[in-house]
Amino acid sequence: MATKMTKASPAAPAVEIDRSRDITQPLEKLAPEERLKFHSDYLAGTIADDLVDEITLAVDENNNKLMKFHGIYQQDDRDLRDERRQQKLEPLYAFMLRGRMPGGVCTPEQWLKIDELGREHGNEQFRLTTRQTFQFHYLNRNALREVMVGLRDVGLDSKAACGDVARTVMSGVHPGLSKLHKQVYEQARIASDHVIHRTSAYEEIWFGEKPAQPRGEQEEPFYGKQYMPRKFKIGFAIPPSNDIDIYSQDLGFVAIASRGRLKGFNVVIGGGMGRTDRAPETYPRLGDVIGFIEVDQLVPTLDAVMGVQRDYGDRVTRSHARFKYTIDDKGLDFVKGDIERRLGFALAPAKRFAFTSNGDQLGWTTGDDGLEHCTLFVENGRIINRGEHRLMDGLREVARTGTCVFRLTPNQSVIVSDVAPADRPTIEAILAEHGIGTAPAKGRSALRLNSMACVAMPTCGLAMAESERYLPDLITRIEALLETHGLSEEPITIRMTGCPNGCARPYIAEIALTGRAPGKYNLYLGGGFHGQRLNKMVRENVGEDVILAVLDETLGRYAAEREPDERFGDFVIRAGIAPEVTAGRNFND
Ligand code: SRM
Ligand code: SF4
Repeated sequence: MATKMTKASPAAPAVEIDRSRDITQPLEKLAPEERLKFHSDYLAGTIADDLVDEITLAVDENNNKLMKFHGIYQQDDRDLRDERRQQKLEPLYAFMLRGRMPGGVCTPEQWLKIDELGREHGNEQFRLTTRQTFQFHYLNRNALREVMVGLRDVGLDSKAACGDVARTVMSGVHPGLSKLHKQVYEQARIASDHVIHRTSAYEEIWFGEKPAQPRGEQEEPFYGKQYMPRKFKIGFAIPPSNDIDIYSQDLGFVAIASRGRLKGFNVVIGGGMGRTDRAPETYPRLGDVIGFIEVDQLVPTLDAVMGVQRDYGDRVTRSHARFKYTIDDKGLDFVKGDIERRLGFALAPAKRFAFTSNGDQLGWTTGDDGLEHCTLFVENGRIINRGEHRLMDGLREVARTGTCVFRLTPNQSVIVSDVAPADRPTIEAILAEHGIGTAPAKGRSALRLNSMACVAMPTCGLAMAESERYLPDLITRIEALLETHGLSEEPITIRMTGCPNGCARPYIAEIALTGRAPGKYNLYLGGGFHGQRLNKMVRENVGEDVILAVLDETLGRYAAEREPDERFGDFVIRAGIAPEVTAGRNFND
């Protein structure tokens, strides 16, 4: 990334970004990860050596941490962990690989390659994530290079899908919902290309390409040797859809338009979901809207905002290293002032905008340009064949027609988009043949259609409870309650995670469950329907019986006492069932 400002107001001269802070602190006082990054030869480590180690199928601890910057996590099958320990076998190591897919846009050719690699190396499946990209699980270490090469061949990579860098950039997804979609997506791509790390270690390790020159200062003009203090997340929202959950991003851009033309963005900073149980110094936080920028100010704004976090973020305590804590420690005014100092101009006042939902618009819709788009509900993002529901096969057949674009949604679903009307019958027939319904509500409650669960067991090393494998069954039980109370068609958001890290952005759902231990969850209620308000914990560390009892009572009261058009989350707050945590950031008012 460039460090020079590209636009300066006459009043405030542009300044060079001060990159000295991260390197003047004595390394030995910083978190071990800072030393690791510093000495890693720009993320190369000794990963290449580990890939051919014949004694184990694992990689060493440091390389495991560095591989995250290459989009790869070492995991082990937790279902088999105890059994293998008893048999004195090493854990069944396997790797998760996450691709980078700005705005979730995927060509049919790319989909076919992802499908092929998932079948061959990923246990005949792959996973769509809450940040509009794809993951393979169960990869053998020896297959990693082949998978990387396969992705490269179709123009994909896994750069910075994980690690202390700017992650895959999200963007409002549905092309049929807004004329702005294309314009905003172009900006999201520019942002993604701009913030990506540059290190040649990626090409060297995975493709055997020798770097043109030894890696040195020029390698990472923005990041330097220590990269960011922690992950950094960027997203673009297109009102009225808040599908990307703008208030959960470290840096968000809300598209502002006039007569169908993109004028610029409101800038939102400091969102984040993760917390740790029994550590009150960690907390989810909603982003703050700090002002408005014009389109051509986007790149300097990325540099300025990320520069503040790079230079002031906590490099000692990793659990306190996200941008949200930097903002709360330094104060929003200080951070905004420093962003403006780096920009060389003051941000304009934020413009008005209004969100109505953070869910997906399911089923077929027709865009202004006549193209058709079908959003398919993919329960918790798993692309797999299950009995009659041959989702993986069906989508492969759709891709083979070459007549659509695939768009991954922030709610782990997929849009078969940009279909010419003449091609729609073929696609509908393929989907029907594979048991893939396109009528969203068929046999499913509105609650299920607004649900998300993180991966959790058996692959996630941090999971304390089930999530993806459990939420569908729990919803079936809640559906019985909804039916009793006449609420089956009421859209209510529900999100579950297997630990408090918040990968399904649970703390802004109307109902949320975060795992504490096998079968035990914290229950939260009262988030905002369009992602504008945090929810509140109403029960701690409880099992299914308590969860269902609380929901039965609360849903019953909602059915009986709600005001016209009142959302479940809003009712929960008004009725005092969960106290309001944070003032709503609803710019509708
Ligand atoms: Fe996440 C760590 C999965 C979105 C907050 N997340 C993990 C790891 C890599 C576990 C680990 O560190 O060993 C999980 C891998 C599980 C597996 O087996 O695949 C994991 N996170 C996911 C995904 C796949 C969940 C999903 O079901 O879709 C999402 C991948 C998104 C992507 O494509 O990049 C995913 N994670 C999120 C989100 C949502 C978002 O970004 O919009 C969050 C909350 C937002 C935020 O960051 O504040 C999130 N993940 C975390 C955290 C807590 C970070 C924090 O600073 O608070 C961790 C743990 C950590 O980083 O130490 C984590
Ligand atoms: Fe794993 Fe926790 Fe993220 Fe779920 S929320 S994927 S359990 S880290």
